[in-house]
Amino acid sequence: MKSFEMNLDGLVGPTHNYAGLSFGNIASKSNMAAVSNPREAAKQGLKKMKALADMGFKQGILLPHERPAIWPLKALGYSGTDAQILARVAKESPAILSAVASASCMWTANAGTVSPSGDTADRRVHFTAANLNAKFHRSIEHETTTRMLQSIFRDEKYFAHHAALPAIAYFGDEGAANHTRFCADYGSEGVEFFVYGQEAFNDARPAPKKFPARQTLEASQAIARLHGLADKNVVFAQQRPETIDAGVFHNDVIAVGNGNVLFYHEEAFVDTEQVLKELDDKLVGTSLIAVCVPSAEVSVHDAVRSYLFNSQLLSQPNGSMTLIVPGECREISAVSDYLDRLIDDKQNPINDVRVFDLKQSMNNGGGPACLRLRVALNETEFAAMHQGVIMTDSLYSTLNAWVDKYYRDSLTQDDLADPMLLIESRNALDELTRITGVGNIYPFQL
Ligand code: SUG
Repeated sequence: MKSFEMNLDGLVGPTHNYAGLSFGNIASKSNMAAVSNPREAAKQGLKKMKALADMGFKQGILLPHERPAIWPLKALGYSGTDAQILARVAKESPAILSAVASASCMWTANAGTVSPSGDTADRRVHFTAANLNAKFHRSIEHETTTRMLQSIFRDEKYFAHHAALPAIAYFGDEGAANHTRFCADYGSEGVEFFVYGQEAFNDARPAPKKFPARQTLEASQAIARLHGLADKNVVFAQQRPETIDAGVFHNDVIAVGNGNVLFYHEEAFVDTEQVLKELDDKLVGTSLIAVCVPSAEVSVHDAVRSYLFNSQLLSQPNGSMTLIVPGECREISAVSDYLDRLIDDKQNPINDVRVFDLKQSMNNGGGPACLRLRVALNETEFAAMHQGVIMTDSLYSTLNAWVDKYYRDSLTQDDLADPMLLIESRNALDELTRITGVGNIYPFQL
């Protein structure tokens, strides 16, 4: 049976803003309080989705979440009408308002971890929404994410869903941003590669000193157990703590993999040789092609500035691969020159680079790979999923018109308290659930 990888991109929500919420994420902090353009952000994302769909890749969307989120404010003791709550939190604690207004669910690489049916004990596709416990603004995403994934992948014959892990830093889980799958073919048995920042229950192990490690080994192990993955199909590796301290807050900022290719920076992992050997040993039906980018050619600093590794590596039907990179990669000469050498080098299958302008998302530390959740499916599973979220010419034009109708072209931190923004956003999302047919998934609809 045919199988493929589908990308579900997060459609950027109407409250996209720059609040500087993510300590350890350099772009987020350095663009704090800049004026955002939600309409442009949504359209930049849609253009990438449409381009990939036009290139023949399976492409879908995940919907933005309800923001500003009023329910966490109620849980924190705010009461009254929605407008009264917004006014009071804006006055007393603007940082909390920014957090509950963040459109961070656009980065669906953090929505959850997905294990394809080729790897799991019960041969179903397993999903666990990430608890995103390291940041308050992201920790409020998983309930809506779970409802959305359950609605899109509803048939229990093919799909299994797990609740997010316990909401505590010991089990901090950032989803697919720290998870890569290698395989000979998307439908066959693969190796799931979990990269963690820290061991939560072992102080003796190395850990970053400056910035937080968001993913723990214990969380990754729990996901592997929940998904029914056998030891022979799993590799755990630690991110270099010094690299986290240099601004690499997720593994997908320093490595990307697809098929049998791992494209990674020399300073990405602890014990790199051992990690590569284990991946190669466990891969069935193929051997690992490890493409290492040396520090002498691209520094970690330039990798973080350009988001070279936050790219999408996509398999073409003839076995070659295309790399989808953000525009910043062509603005930094060391990175741009490296890319030219990479596609000329016949030792690896990457022979095509496509560049996308994703500046609105990039300014918050989110590149092409952050914006998508990969789901490997066979034809039967694809037919069983909800089709209303699949990108088509008609969905593309409907969504562009929907963005034009509801989105603002400028948003400041002060605007987040505007009760009209909440009303506009809910109206937009209500219509979007009807456009896509996903049903009632938002707190205001339940
Ligand atoms: O969690 N930025 C996100 C970026 C996530 C990128 N995702 C991956 N690498 N997969 C984060 O740090 C910034 C929001 C703000 O500052 O307004 C933010 O949440």
